[in-house]
Amino acid sequence: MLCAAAFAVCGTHGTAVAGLAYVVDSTGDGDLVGPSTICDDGTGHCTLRAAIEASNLHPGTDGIFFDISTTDPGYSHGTWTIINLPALANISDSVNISGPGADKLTVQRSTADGTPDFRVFNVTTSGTVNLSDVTKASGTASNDTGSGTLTAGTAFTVINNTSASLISGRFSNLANDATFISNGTTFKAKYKGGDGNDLILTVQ
Ligand SMILES: [Ca+2]
Repeated sequence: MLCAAAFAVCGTHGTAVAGLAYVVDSTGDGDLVGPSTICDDGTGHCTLRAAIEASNLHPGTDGIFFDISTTDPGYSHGTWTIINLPALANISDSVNISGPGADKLTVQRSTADGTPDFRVFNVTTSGTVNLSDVTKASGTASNDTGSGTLTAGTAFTVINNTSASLISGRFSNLANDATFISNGTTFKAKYKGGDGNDLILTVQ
């Protein structure tokens, strides 16, 4: 199945450069098989693992999106769950990962006995990584020795608000400028981040 399509993103000089859009259509956990321009785990499906590997290999900012059937075995009661074992590849190139909604997609480290500690997403690129509308769960970083940790100032877009107005309301446990610790990293929330009206979490 062809799962990559060209789309345009603006480069630093305002010129359009070609990025690829990888569409995850499976909650499976298989690796990329074949070229980076086609997300395929060897079964004709595109997994998140394969999409990240393809995005890493394909130079420049790409997009990862989700269109998974409700007949997928990882779908239950309105939510898709992607379970990773071992860790996903480090995110080593700029990418925008856009989920269907934090209440609709969970990406989690396996909770099976004997699963080693690892983060759900580990960012190693110095470029920009946007992660939105995805819940990540069960990640652990007790094996962290300092390498591969998130760099202070790295910003994650939680809500990319495309309307002209500000986000109305606040998460009850996440006030503006509130900080919290996840996987050993401190994040600060801003509801006026991004282009002025996005919910952004910035590594402190
Ligand atoms: Ca890329």
